[in-house]
Amino acid sequence: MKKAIITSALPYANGEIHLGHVASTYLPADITTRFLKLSGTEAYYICASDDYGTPILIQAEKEKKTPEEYVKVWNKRDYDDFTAFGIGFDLFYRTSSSENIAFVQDVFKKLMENGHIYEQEIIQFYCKVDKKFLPDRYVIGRCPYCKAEEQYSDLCEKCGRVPQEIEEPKCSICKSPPTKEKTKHYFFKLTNFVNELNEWLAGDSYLQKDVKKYVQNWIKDGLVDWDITRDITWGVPIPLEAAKGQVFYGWFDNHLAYISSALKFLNDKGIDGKEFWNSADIYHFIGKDIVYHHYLFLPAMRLGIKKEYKLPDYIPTRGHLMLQSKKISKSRNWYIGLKDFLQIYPSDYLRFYLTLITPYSQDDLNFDWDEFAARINSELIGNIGNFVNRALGFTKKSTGGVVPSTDGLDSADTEAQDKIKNLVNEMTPLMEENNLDRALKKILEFSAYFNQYFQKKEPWKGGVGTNNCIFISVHAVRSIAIALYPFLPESSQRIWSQLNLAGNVSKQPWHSMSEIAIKSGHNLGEASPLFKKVESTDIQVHKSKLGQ
Ligand code: B3M
Ligand code: ZN
Repeated sequence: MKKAIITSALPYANGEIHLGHVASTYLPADITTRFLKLSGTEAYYICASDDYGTPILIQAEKEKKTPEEYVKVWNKRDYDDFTAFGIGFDLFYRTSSSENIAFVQDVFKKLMENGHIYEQEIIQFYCKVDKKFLPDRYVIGRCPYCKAEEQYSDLCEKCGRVPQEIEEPKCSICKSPPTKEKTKHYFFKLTNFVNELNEWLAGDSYLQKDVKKYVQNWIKDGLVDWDITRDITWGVPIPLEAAKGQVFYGWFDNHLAYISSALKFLNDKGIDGKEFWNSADIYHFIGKDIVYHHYLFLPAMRLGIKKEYKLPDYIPTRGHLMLQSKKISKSRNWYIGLKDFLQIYPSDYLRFYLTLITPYSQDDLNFDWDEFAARINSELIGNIGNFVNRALGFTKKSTGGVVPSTDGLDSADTEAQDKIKNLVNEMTPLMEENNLDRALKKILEFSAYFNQYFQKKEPWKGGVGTNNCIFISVHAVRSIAIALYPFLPESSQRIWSQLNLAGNVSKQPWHSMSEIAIKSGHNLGEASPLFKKVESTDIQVHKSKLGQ
């Protein structure tokens, strides 16, 4: 049996999940997992909250909570929001788990034994008032490049650059100017891996070509070793006597939680986790802003422990979601929270629209309220919903819901039946190649074809061939239910129930979408409309909430 482990970028445990998060990572990863599971792969979708880092510590301090209490709240909230969106994690764990802490410390020791870690004294900002070192977001000041004020020392949000040294630094807690003190830090020798990384990138793989190319260019421009130490209290402790009070940088430990969480899940199931990992296809779904971390740090660290855990086979990388053509920004309140959205529209509406607008590339995408309404109304409802309801509703009316038998198929019937038999062959390569938007469009084409078929056959006239039309149309509905399952799990189960077929749609083999499997004499369930139209008056309200 084929095996797969699927992960998506770990959300920081410090704020609500919004539409920008789900379009490029969680949704495509979920669709792929559901597809693999139907296809008979033993596939598990593993994720976790990313609990460490200075922003989280600072926020917890502001809210007068311990960081443990603080991240616990967000871990649960994120999980609940994802679940409401139909994201089916097999495990949603946390980077602050005891398993991850032990795993990270073990990896560090191995990297050290293998000669990939060194110590170096560095100068760091220090606040004499607060009596602490001030890494990253603990210092604010003016960006040396674009002169924007009030920027964090680790990233200028205005120009996107990482300042060498911020101008007029101030402690972000008490606002007094910091001093500079010496501290000893551990560095990861990323430069040890130039050759191996280049070989990995040049080798045969499923990595996206364009992404590989610019990672190769970064390597050409020269890599720098990586400071993996932070002088703060919240993080995985560095397991050395000499490093008392120091923790690892969040990007040293967070991606290791892909492995430690998978091991926890598998071992709890009684499966040998390491064996499984190394014989599975490994997928890490990410957004394009964290390519550096996933194409360089992550593989280098796995190489540094001699591939005890194999490198990823797929790192599906997609672009950012814009909202009404403008960059999403939480601080400027330009975003839509996932929870808020799902209080207005069903999760499958969002899954449908986001999948259609998200190509397998790094191009940015755009959430537009008017387009959302138009595509839900014309494509989901006008095409798929209409066909399903028409075919099942007509059968109910004309035969009381009993699937008739066929006799003497004409050429239109055979062509339609061939469409059903071919659907899986058209869908599978697109799903395997991660072209999920194109795969969903195939289902729309299929449904549009059957709308026309039904229209042309005019079964309401009760002429010759009516039974053939009903029989074939009911089968097309069945095919749609299975093909649609990875994308719209909830709606596809409702179609399945209206067909009154046994079991759960999530348990049907993927290839069975192309089978003519319903026996004549089978009784359909209740037929009722699947979806409700999106009203343009409501869209106006949503837009005005954004100030438009
Ligand atoms: N927590 C979120 C981000 O930068 C970050 C991802 C970690 S993945 C190992 O998008
Ligand atoms: Zn700047």
